[in-house]
Amino acid sequence: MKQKDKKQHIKFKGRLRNISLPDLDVLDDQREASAYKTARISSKLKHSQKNDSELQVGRVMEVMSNYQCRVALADQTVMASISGRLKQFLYQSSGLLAVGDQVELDLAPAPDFRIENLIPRRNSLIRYGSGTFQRDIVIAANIDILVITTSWLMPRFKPGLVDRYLILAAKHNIAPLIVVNKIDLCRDFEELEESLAYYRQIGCKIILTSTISGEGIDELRDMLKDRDSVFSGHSGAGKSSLINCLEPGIELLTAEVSDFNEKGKHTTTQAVLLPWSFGGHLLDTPGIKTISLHQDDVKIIPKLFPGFDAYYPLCKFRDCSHIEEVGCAVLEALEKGEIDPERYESYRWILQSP
Ligand SMILES: Nc1nc2c(ncn2[C@@H]2O[C@H](COP(=O)(O)OP(=O)(O)OP(=O)(O)O)[C@@H](O)[C@H]2O)c(=O)[nH]1
Ligand SMILES: [Mg+2]
Ligand SMILES: [Zn+2]
Repeated sequence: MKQKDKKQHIKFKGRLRNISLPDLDVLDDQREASAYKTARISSKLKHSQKNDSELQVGRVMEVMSNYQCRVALADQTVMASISGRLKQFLYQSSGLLAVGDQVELDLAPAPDFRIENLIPRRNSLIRYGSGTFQRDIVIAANIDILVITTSWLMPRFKPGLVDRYLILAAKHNIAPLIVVNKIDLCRDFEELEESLAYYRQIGCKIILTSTISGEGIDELRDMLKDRDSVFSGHSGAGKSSLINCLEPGIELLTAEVSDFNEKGKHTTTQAVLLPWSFGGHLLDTPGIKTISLHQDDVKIIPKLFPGFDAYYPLCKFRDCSHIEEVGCAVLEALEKGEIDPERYESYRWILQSP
């Protein structure tokens, strides 16, 4: 991989040097032409040309090292390897397959099942590489719900953190669900409702839960039923407790999963989809903790901050940062009292240090 990387890099440089000061329009054309070429190669690569294959759609439940995946088909779960051609395509585009990917599996060479095609992702959870040359990693794809787990007390409810998670959900195109846990510790429901008013006003789905009294657990289960969700949130808020409440013995499922992978003793699992007994899956990943906002997100935060979608299209400037621009609809709404000043403060804070 590294060698290949180097080669491509050098080639690209060479091509750049050959350009003899064209005017800007010419550069545009060239860029388009080469983009078109890449797209053509990719689409050729993307589809298997073999005609003795027997393709069936499946879902990647777990990705092992050495290009092995556990794939759920309609009636069975199998281990499959990624075809060489797809590997090449993935290397050019998205990196690797991710948990949750919809793929086309060739059943003909059974029991050596091969993944031939990747069906375009509806969304993906991405962890950014930290160094300049480090690649971004897709942790999971096609996830329906980001459960933003908070607790009312211990640790105290932090709206600023909710704002961050709501931006992340919007950025990754995953529906957010706010869970306020440890509701059994709440003595002042007026204060609680005040803290939640902004999120209710902008239409966020909120569930109040307690793993001790059982409040809200059935409602939460109904929301997660038949969908794929991932729990995020502050350490100690109660993610593990909630998951155990929803599905007693889910750890047992985790154990079964690792037994299943007897083949790979040195496999490192980044993420796994665990089936709920009531339908749908739980995405279990340590990686969720490292998904955060990125310095580059400064450009999109003005559009993704919760509740701003009703205003920013009315700002005079398309790239308005809602800080001091004239004709800013967000600032106007703030003045009119339509946007909670505390949320606006939170916005400025997040914009400063995403
Ligand atoms: N009072 C109260 N305590 C709870 C509730 N849910 C969980 N706890 C307690 O909160 C603590 C943390 O819960 P965990 O489920 O481990 O939290 P977590 O979000 O999984 O934490 P990390 O794994 O560190 O991210 C535990 O001591 C739980 O017993 C609840 O509804 N009410
Ligand atoms: Mg936990
Ligand atoms: Zn603005």
